[in-house]
Amino acid sequence: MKYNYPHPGFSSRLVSLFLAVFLLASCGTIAVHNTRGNAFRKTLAAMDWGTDTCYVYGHKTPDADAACSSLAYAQLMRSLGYNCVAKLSSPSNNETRYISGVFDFKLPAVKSSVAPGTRLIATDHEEYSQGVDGARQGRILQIIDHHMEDDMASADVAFIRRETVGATCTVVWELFQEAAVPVDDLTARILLAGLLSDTDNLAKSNTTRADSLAWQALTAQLNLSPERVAGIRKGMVDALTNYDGMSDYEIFVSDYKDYEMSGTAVGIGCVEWIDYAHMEPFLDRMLAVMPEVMARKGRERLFLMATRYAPSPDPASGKVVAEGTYILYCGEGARQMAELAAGQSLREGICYSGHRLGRKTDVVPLFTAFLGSR
Ligand SMILES: [Mn+2]
Repeated sequence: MKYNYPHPGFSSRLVSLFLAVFLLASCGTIAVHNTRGNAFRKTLAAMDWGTDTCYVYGHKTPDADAACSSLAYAQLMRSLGYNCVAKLSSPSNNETRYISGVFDFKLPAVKSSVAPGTRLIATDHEEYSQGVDGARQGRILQIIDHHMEDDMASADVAFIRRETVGATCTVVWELFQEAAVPVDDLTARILLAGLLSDTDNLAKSNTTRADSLAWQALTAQLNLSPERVAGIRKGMVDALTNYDGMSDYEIFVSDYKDYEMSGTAVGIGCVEWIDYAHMEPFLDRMLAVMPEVMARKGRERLFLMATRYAPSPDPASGKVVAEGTYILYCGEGARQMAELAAGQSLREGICYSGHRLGRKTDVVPLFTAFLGSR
């Protein structure tokens, strides 16, 4: 498990190590867990909170993990006496709205920009290009994330917790334990919502033991059987893949992220399309809307990862299973990158991998390394 101290770097790690050894040696009876929890509380107490409200934001075009991790973390900060409020930088998606209804919690209000100097906590992202408008002129106090280190994570950020687990909500759940703040039932539902979404109910390859532990604790607290959780998750997937009434542009950007990779403006959207019988016409529609997305988002290279589903091998189950991932591409040089991730193009603009690819786990690390090595 990774634990990032306020100022990452070799020398500061050495200092931390000496500090830890000193603390352990001087108070040998204190359990490591408590030492860490106390360190967390002390770090918070030493932070320059100012007098105005500190806003907690997930990434733009928020999914359930982004919205729920910001909500729950703002709650943790308030429990500890800090004036924090969660906000959304853009409206939530269908899945998030659905689960907020089922689990009966109120989503944060949309506040699409912040004034210079605003104190911010970033959850589920650490790239300015995915942050709320104005974040660059704000002051990032904390980052709670499960992605790769990025440009928000400067030495000025007083607390960074980055763990390569399936959901940021898992990291937030752990921080409640470390701070010894009980998770109330409402917060438990909020955390479970983000966890179910980002790990696909522990089915995605990004799922770790930490996610399973959080899942067990939260479902036990809420008295939810595995069958009930599976039913709730199915409702979430149905909501996620229900594009009724949405334009092709809205579908394309419903789970979309901007990246600055070594100076190249890259955009990557993800879509799930369970109407597998009509996959080709859907891909054509998405290809057709890509120039518009590129122009409106100001991207040089644009990609869409479209998960392909097929009927389950057990037809009686009535289920569909993820088979693989198409990568649609647009922009000069985009073809080479898509083919690197998914193999030779099927036709102009489309590659297909027989494996289900993850944006965070597979494609972003590959693209970042590729553009960084030119
Ligand atoms: Mn996430």
